[in-house]
Amino acid sequence: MKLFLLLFGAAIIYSSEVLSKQERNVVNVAAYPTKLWKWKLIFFLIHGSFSDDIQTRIRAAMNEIASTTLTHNRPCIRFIERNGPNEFEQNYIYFQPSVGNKSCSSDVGMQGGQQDIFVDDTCWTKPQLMYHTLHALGLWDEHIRPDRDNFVTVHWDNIAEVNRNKFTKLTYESASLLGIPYDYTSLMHIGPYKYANDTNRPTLSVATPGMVIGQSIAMSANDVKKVQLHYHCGVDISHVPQPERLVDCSFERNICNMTNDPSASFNWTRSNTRRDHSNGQGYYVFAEATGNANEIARMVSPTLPPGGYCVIVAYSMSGNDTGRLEIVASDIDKSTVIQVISGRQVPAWEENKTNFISRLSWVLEISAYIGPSQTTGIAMDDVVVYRGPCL
Ligand SMILES: [Ca+2]
Repeated sequence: MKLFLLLFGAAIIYSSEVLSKQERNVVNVAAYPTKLWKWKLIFFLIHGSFSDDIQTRIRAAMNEIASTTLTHNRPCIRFIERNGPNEFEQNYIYFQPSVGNKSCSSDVGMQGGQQDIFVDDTCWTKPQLMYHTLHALGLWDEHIRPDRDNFVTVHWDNIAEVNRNKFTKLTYESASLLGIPYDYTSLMHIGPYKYANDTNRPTLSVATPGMVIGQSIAMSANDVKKVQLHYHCGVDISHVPQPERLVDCSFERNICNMTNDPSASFNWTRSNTRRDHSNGQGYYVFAEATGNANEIARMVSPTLPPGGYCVIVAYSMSGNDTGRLEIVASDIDKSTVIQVISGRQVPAWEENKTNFISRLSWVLEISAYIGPSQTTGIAMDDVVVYRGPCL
């Protein structure tokens, strides 16, 4: 039986030991070398109903995996568009629109024959497409590694029964870690609130304070190593590209290279009285509503060079008045509002990603406007500004 699991980011199993029934159900396959793609070739098809933009994105995801895993300038694995049935192209991945309960899912390791990767508009950013494609290559979700209890705590009471198998740990007998340490920064690591029943409480928290989990930007160096080791390519991470992050603040120790604008009426202050966005237990900054009716707190980045950027801000707003969060880019000539967030009255964390291009040097300003009834406090976490378009 094929299981469509969103799982896995650790390592393929080479053990020939027979897995227990439970393990088979959880681990699916990826347990045997036969689940590696033969000749290191991954044949693929893309469903014709996807728009040109999405098809381009799917190809870009495969290209980035291939180029990032180059080993001493030689391809480690290759993606090749399938021409048709022949003895070499029997096994292939097929990117298709999600259907029914087959949504944003990919089997782990090569299955044999046509292997579907179901995607839709909730999971077709390039990093998400890479995540699903890496499953097909044999990578598991990081949080189910056999040693995960040393690194994360699973809050079972906040996970619906139907989702609990997504947190079931692999066993050492069924998983080789390839000598790679647990990686909070893996593209294959889910975020702290994934599959939460109560979205105000995390499903995972970290043992190492201050770590941010759940990035969706690029393969980590360890992700690259996993592919290279699985496919016996040797290890070469000298060229692993990472977007240049000019602002990257989880507020765990301070407010990084940002400052509170002294000309605003009050300050964003660090707090950990509620759950944060980074890992469910760390710090964030908060614009306190009480006592600040119609006042503004503003946090400002250092001056950033001209260019194209992705601006990411995690935020949480609760209350019932007209408070709002404004994300503004200011240069010497003008201020451009790049996002206004208001009217959200749920306290769960949300993430806003916005592309912004500036021809002049500029600063990012993030302002909290407190409404007249002083009920809408605004929390902010994990502010990232990196060069290039949002991925
Ligand atoms: Ca944080």
